[in-house]
Amino acid sequence: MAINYSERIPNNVNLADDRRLQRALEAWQPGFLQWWAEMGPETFQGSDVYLRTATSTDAQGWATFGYVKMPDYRWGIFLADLEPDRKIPFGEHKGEPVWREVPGEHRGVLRRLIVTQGDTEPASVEQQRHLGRTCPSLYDLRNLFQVNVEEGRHLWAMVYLLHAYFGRDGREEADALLQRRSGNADNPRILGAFNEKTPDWLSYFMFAHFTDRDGKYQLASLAESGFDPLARTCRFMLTEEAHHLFVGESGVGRVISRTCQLMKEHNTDKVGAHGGIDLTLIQKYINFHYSVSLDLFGSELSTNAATYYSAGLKGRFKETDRDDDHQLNVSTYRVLRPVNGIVIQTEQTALNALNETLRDSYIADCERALTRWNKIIREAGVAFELKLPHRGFRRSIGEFASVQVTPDGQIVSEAEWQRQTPAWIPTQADREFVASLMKRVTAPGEFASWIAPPVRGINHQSLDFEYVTALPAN
Ligand code: BYC
Repeated sequence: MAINYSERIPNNVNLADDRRLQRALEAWQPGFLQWWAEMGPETFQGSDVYLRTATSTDAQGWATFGYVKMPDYRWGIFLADLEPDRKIPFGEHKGEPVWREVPGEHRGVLRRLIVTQGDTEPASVEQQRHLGRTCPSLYDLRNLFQVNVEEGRHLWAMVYLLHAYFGRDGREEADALLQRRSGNADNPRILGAFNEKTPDWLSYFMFAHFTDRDGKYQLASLAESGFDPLARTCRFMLTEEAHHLFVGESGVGRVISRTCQLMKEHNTDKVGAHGGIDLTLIQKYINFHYSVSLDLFGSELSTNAATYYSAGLKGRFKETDRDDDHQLNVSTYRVLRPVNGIVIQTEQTALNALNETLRDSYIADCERALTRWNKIIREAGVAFELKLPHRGFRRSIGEFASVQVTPDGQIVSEAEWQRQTPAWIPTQADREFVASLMKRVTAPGEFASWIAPPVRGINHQSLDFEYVTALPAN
């Protein structure tokens, strides 16, 4: 459905027909713009950025490209098209028509899911706001800003649902989304990973790869929801998510590629002195970001997740493609748990193991991407293999939160863990070294010493295209 850009809030939900909602959202809009000015990308608010903007929600007319100043970006409300006869695909109400309004008995739970999802979007913009200062190229700077404005729009998507369907509580939650701050001791963001720092570009690419990928899986589960407005908004968000994952995977891939090139050129695996990042250090960053992101799926065994599912609110990844009863009252699922110092395999009711089921889909996806990174290393003729650490490694949520697990899955004592940690995750010195490489490169077509250029530009533009112009002085 085409998007109406003539209104103050671009939308494809006929906002003009609902004056009350339109006024409520117009009242929220200045707070959002103020939040963007305060917490959005630092110092680049006056720059012209070559951004894509959605023009319609179907595959053909998805995006137009052009220079935009970020504060003028047309954030709005876009839902995937209505499927008139859609039925609830899972849970106790399976087969009944989807809900176009909030089912009264699930109001609180649904609001909480929407708020948790919504909270991650501004959080990531806050985490990344200072990165422009040290961008490795104009191409990367543009991609960062594209991701940032789209996260802003994803916040709009959740705020629309809160305003349109949750009355006064929803409006209060929408205001609170602009008040919490990533990493703030008094008023932090809801989920752990969104209170971590994104101190450098390697962390950023890792975040876009591992943490945005959680977003893909969570949004895909919510896209199955029996609450149809949530399903439709998540479907459209997923189309934007693909680019964010591309930025992450290709970003890490380009760092790996540059490292391998320097290794060959200088015949050493210590490339730091030549302006590169050692593969062993890249491995530590993977360990860090993967483990933080695994926590985002919640506890392995969760009655919350069982309730979301039975109530028809949050499904599994590709729920409708699965060949089972979509109710899970009798089936079981394999869950790893630490028992008496070793990790054992247990059978749990599938309904209670839904967070783990989703985490498994995510892990399989991460493994596929890891294979592609290892292919870059192999094809460069370097003998090294990156690995994903064990799912119990460095976890703060769920079954493994109370034990210390090594990257290869051994449970060890706290003392042993402390002794070995510097070999597993970035140390202060590692982070300082990576920070020392982060020098801003903004000459068109040039790239920082630690990252290879991409294979191609954005929207068929060349690599030396001016993806961002009117740059701030420093
Ligand atoms: N940190 O029963 P459990 C994205 C809490 S990313 C802190 O396992 P549940 C994006 C939990 O709230 C996708 N607390 O929880 C990426 C619960 O609290 P109560 C974001 C946590 O509900 C990059 C308690 O622990 N979307 O889009 O089954 C850039 C017991 O846990 C955490 C969503 O997450 C944690 N990590 O599962 C931009 C989807 N984990 O009840 C964007 C919506 C758990 O004891 N959210 N807790 O007070 C959900 O589906 C669920 O809330 C969760 C948690 C899967 C996150």
